[in-house]
Amino acid sequence: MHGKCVMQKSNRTTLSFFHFHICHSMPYVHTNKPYKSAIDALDSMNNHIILQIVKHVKNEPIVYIQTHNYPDHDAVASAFGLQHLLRELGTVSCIVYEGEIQSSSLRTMIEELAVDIRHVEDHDLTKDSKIIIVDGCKGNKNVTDLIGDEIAIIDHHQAKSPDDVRFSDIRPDHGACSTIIYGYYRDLNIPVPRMVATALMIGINMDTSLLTRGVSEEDIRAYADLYPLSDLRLQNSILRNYIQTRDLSFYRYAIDHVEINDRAAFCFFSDGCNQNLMGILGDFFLSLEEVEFVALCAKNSESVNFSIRSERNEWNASFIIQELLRGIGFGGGHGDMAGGIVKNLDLFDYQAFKVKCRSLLGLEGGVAA
Ligand SMILES: [Mn+2]
Repeated sequence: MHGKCVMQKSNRTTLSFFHFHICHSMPYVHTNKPYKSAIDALDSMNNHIILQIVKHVKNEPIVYIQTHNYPDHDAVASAFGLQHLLRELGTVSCIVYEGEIQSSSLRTMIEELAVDIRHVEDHDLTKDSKIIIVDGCKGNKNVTDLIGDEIAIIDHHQAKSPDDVRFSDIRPDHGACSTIIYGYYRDLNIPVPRMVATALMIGINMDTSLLTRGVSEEDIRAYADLYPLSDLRLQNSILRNYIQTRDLSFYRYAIDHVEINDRAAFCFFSDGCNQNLMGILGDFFLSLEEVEFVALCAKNSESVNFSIRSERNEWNASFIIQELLRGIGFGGGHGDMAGGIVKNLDLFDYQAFKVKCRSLLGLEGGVAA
């Protein structure tokens, strides 16, 4: 991780004016080799995943950037950053999502930064529409398989790149997908506009919980580079104001119903709680000194949603949720935070869920009665 990147202070954004340079994080480039010649650098540049994607879609009037369902700040920021980057390279794109935008602070971010993101129903995708998925992977249950041709995946979750997708850049060691997107700007020496920098900073801060979770050196680097470019007032306001007064009743319910034993916290919201707020409540319980693992679940109409948080390496949240929901639903995410869903209420039993979870954590009371 010692490649040297030069940020050119230049407004020249057309391809022919790029200064070629090698960056250690450049996808598809073997970067252990020292910088050899301008020709090597040119080759590296041509191999860049973004330039390959742009080349691949050059005859498309429009391409679609799809976030994971129920997008979060990092997903929207990544899509927004990618949209601008593609525009700079001559490709027009639309940002689409499935599900809904649950967080009021995310709605504020979308409004303030004028992010044009629309529900997929507002677009007429055809089987030939080219789709780039950000902050999620084809085949994941939180990424609807839309009508169209998924050509690229840009993700930072623990995911396996699908064989039928042409381009993939999956970096599970990155704390935020926004960091990957920023890396493209740096690789290609494209200036990051203030609004994009602000969005990416929010994405990084949210997904890494203010640089305290799953942070890589690349995230820190992106943070340092983007910090002076972003609107700090707006960014800080969005990061600080992440709940609303009406959410307090969920805090009250959670405090009244949480069970904490052996450094693990469990709570079931039998009257429902949206996934976004459950994540926030998961972080809230994790902030307790006595808690290192949190498993929250909520009955939301006919489904049960899950949100897992972990502070211990040996308690891998992604692995645990996948094991817990094997055969009854789907889950995934990262080692320190994960989510999941069971779409059939009849398959879920909270007591059995807790027993199985405690057993996976190696805790007493983990054996089914
Ligand atoms: Mn993310």
